[in-house]
Amino acid sequence: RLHLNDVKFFARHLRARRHNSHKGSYGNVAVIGGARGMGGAPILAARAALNSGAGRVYALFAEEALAFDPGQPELMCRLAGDFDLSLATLVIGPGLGGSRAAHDLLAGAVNCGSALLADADALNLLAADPALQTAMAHRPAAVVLTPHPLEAARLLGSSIAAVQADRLAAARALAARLHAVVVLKGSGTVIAAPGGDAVINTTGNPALATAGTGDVLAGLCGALLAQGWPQWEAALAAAWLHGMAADVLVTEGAGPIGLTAAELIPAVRVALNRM
Ligand code: NPW
Ligand code: AMP
Ligand code: MG
Repeated sequence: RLHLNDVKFFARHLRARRHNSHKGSYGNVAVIGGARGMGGAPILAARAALNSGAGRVYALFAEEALAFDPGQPELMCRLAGDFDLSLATLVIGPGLGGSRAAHDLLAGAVNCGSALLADADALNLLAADPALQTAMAHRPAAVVLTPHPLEAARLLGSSIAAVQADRLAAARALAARLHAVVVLKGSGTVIAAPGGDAVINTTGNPALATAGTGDVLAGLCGALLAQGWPQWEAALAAAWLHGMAADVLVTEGAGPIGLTAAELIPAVRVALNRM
């Protein structure tokens, strides 16, 4: 179990912001998602990536692209088809939908050399495509998968009840099968590595049981990958910081009732800077 004082474990991966560094020193993140009606999901992930220190963040849309995000105009919003996927750490899935175009974007992401975090609909598309699972398992670059229990059940061909009955086993099975670091979300998030190592995160609370919090986790973890964190440590730190941000917000009265995913983002930034 990861306890609060394990923060020292992460400290060696936090790089000091050198005086002569610039935005190119902190990596690019491209979030790919946002089918019609779910444009908020990639925006939440992209805002989280920006506020977690990535140098440049793109929000890429499978269908119609927003011109820009008025709440976070620093984000570069584009059509996914117009972007060279080799230029950034990829966070694919938030609000991506299940269209043919979404599937083709996922295949392009799996088959490119960038570090990759797959979440939400990217996991659902992966569950339905065994050939893409094989390509994922043989990917040379880093892969982090962040399923919630239903997404994990779809990938395993099982049920939410079976996943929840042995969360450690489910996370380990997915990590081994897809050769990826797996973050099985929910109360007591399990982070598992392909070799069988697994950790249960102890931060977080039911204030997080609200739409969009998973999208924030995906953007946060993507930003750590883009800043050069190894995939295992990035996944552990992202789960820990995400939960810690929610824990702090609850002590301030912003939850457990009514916390919103967007409010989590500045608290993640504070937790990261305190780390
Ligand atoms: P139940 O209800 O218990 O049977 P889906 P989604 C289960 C986008 N979003 N423990 C639970 O099942 C996402 O990015 C867009 C146990 C729940 O009902 C995706 O692309 C937003 N069970 C898309 O929507 C904001 C758990 O899974 C079901 C569990 C669909 O994603 C919202 C939901 O799974 C959202 O992020 C747990 N801890 N957690 C936007 N603003 O644009 C989940 N379940 O059917 O895959 O739907 O997760 O909402
Ligand atoms: P998603 O279902 O993709 O939006 O992700 C939800 C996020 O909130 C994940 O990081 C979960 O681990 C977290 N979460 C949801 N419910 C709880 C809970 N009861 N306790 C702790 N974390 C939770
Ligand atoms: Mg989700």
